[in-house]
Amino acid sequence: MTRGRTFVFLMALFVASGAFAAIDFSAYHTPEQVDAELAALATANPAIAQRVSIGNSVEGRPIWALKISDNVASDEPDEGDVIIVALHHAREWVAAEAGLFMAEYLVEHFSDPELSDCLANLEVWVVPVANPDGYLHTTTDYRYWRKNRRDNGDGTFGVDLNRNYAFQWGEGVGLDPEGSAYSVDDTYWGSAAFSEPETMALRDFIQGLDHPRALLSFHTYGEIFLRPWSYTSADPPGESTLALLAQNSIDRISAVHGHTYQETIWYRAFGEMTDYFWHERRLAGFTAELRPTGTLDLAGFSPPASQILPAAEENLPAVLSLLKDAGCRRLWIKDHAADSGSEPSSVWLGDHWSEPFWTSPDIWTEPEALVEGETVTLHVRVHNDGPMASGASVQAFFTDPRIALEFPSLTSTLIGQVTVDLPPGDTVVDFSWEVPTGTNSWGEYHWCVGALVSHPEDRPLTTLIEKTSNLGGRNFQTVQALASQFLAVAATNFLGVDAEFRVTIDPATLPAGWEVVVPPLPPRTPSRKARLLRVEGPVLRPGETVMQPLRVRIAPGSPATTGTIQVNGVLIPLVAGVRSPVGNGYTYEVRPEQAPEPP
Ligand code: 0X9
Ligand code: ZN
Repeated sequence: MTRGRTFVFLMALFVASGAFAAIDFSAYHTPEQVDAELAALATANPAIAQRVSIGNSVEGRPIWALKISDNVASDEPDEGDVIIVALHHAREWVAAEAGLFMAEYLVEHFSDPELSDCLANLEVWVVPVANPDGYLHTTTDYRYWRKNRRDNGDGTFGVDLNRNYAFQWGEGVGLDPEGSAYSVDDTYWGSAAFSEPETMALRDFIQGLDHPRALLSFHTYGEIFLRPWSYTSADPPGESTLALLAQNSIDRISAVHGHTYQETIWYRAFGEMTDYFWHERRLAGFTAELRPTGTLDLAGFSPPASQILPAAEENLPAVLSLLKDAGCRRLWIKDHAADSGSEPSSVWLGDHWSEPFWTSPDIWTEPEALVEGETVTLHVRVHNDGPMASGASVQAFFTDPRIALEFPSLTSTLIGQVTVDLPPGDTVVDFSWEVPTGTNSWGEYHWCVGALVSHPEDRPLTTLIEKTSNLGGRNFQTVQALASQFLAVAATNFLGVDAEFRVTIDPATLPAGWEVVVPPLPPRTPSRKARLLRVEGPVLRPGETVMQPLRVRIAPGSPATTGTIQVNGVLIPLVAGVRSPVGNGYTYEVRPEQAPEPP
């Protein structure tokens, strides 16, 4: 008892003395001071903070990141990554200060109970100065320098790093401020996309992370919180998800000092950072234009130093909320039978996905048979691992899986949306779904349903099923309202291993007097593995396709002249141990063209 108390007391003393090295934000830091503070944070907190260089600037200066994580010295491939980057633009000093502020806050508050759970699942990377050469230039030569310090070879210097990314690079009319073709301009886009070592370093660094979940880029000024797209005012894929996240940040920022950040800026930007990462990998990225408000006046880049703390402080809750969404799963929908809510639930292994993330058992219909144009009940089961989640939103969409397997997407259709209280455990939410008529873009009767759960304490950060636990997806086979009695089930082995093909028909789905005949396929010589595993059905090599004909026999005098038949065609991979099937059911509506033959 006494020993325990002494121990706790000593721990408290240790934490307090070991970690307390408050950075002074009453004045702007010089570039050297920012670097030194970052190094000091790492030195004072070696277990959770490490300073790493992600590359060098065009003049050879290191671009520093502070990595904040448990077991900071080792790469933990299961953990998600959140990136906070500042000072793409040299003169935007408040942005670098805010970056440093966030780095210090996360290090000092790493063990706060409300933070530690989420941080334990994350690696947070803070890059307070993406443009070290430009930053130095603003302290030695010209306070309002914006670009990096590339020698353009024509007497001009500098490329706008936030116009140098490879999505929509060099598009538009090519004039300042959208992105300029003229090297003298402040928004010169550079000689090529990623021509600059600074943008290349950020690209390679972020693309090299295990699981980037969120990106925040600090700029000044204007008090604006921007989301993709920057290059157009048209909606990006996943607009509602991005808007939800941005609005949440704006609300949280506003709650601190009453400064309500705007959602849009007055011009477009081509080749911009957050556009690139949303386009490239649906990494949610936001641009926060910090204090003060206003536009056009250069003085806005150097507000009095007394503005640093309030500017940083008011953005802190937005950062913490983003970390929570990135690191703390609470509400989730399965992506496949074995999914336990981890993110990602499936990874691309070069030629196939590790798990079939389009087979959520949490999404199903009643009846199971999906005849085009008919209305069915769509069930969505949501798991809540946390306390009661009141006012959660559950949405269901369908989409053409050959166009995009993401929700929402530009081509997804909302089936319905409900607001529900989700107690701990499982809740099933019902929607009414009119099964789409006709085929998808590949001519198949094949559609994907996506279900999305969202709550103020747990939001999706992306639109990809496998990358967020808030989303589940399930592919469905639909059927033409008029179909033949000569049926066939085709299957292709998209797995990386041999797989057994099995067709089953649920007799319960057959009308009285109906029978489905499954003629045996031509015999094949079973492989040694197939014999060992006692496989009965035909075995498909990876990439191989099989066509199984079926015949519907209707007994004379059967009362039903039309009926719906549920046929399951599954692939069972030839692996040792418990083998679980992959694939989905086919549903046929059968309307015999001729009357049943007389006896
Ligand atoms: O122009 C930029 O790069 C950013 N503004 S700043 O004043 N800091 O230079 C804005 C980037 C995002 N831009 C748009 N959505 N237009
Ligand atoms: Zn900027």
